[in-house]
Amino acid sequence: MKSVNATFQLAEERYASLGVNVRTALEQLAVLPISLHCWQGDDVGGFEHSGSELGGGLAVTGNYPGKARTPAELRADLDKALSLIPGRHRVNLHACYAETDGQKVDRDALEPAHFEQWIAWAQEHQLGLDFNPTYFAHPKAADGFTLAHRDAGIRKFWIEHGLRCRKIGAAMGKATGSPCVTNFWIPDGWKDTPADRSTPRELLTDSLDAIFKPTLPAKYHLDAVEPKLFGIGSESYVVGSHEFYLGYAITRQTLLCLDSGHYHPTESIADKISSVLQFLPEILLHVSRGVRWDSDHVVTGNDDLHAIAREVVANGYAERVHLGLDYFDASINRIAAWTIGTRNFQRALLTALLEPPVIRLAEAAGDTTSRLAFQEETRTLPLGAVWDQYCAENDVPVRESWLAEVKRHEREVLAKRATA
Ligand code: RNT
Ligand code: ZN
Repeated sequence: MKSVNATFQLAEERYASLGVNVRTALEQLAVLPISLHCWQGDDVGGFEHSGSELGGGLAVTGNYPGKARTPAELRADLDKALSLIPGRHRVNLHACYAETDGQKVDRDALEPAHFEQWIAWAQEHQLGLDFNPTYFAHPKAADGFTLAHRDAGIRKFWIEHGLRCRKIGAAMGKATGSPCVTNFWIPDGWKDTPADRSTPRELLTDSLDAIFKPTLPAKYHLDAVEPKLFGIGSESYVVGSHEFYLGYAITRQTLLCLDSGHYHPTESIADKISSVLQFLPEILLHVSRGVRWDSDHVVTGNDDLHAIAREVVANGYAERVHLGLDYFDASINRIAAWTIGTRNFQRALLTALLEPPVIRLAEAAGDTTSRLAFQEETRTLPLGAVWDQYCAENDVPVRESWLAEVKRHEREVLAKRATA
């Protein structure tokens, strides 16, 4: 597209006038993979068809037609989304997306073989894989407790699930040649004020220690733990709170997963990144968007997102921060949901990569007037022209033209999926 290129050249000059090399920024963006969460494609359904409710405080609202019903459909939908997103990325799977060939395989019996087709698909498309044990949508999680359950038998079941998921993650990392981050999130908590806040946390510590006991090679596999402030049905107490997992991750040197929908509405994870990275080698981000009670709206290009991306880039943390998305919206086209959120995150990263050095220099010189002036003036720099050029060079639809492709695909493919 000629107009894209002409506008890009003008933008390049404008950035250069502020000491920013646009080409360098684009090269850096190209090596920032984002882990696309498979569960946006089927409303966190998975393929066990066990009849268990989602539970765990996870709620997906909406009934937009055309959701993926099979692993093949989910992979095809991910292929579609990835074809609309520039760059090479990763896919984040959950244990409940196992393919068991019609056999009932419980969570404590899962093996790498049940993810063979996902792995083959990832290899074929040169995608990295990340993984999550599934501690919800299961009869043994129905009362809201798993690894912190008072019943030793239930804990044992879920410990075995965790052990197996780490092995599966390591197999994914080995096969794809890129370390798989296996992220542990559990729903355990109370709706009402607990009488004992400590026992469940002691139990959780022991369960996690049993799960993380076997060492796995870091070149294939990394462990992460994900805190949460509250959930639906666990409003008064969450066993795996922020402080719990911060302490756990630091003492056990696992990754900490910061989910941007898991804190107080005005509390941003952006400010936590440089704090926790003083004490942890690496972290994982679940970039999401909280709205009132829900923590999982499609990521939009808001200030919070920009602040998160900026912290990663401005501090030179790209190597230490694993970038992932986590939201689920069943009220709009699900492929569009992936595309919108991922493209937004990339644009926020690009904005950060294109930040003029004068802002930091002003601060270092004690000139806070200039810092604020440049922070505000640079908001209207021609980011769009650079982004359009990046899309064009990566052979993905430029500007809003991806939407027409999603609509065409919806008519030709999604509309033909019978609604279950
Ligand atoms: C839940 C956590 C968790 C889940 C996914 C499905 O509050 O954010 O990451 O969203 O594992
Ligand atoms: Zn999350």
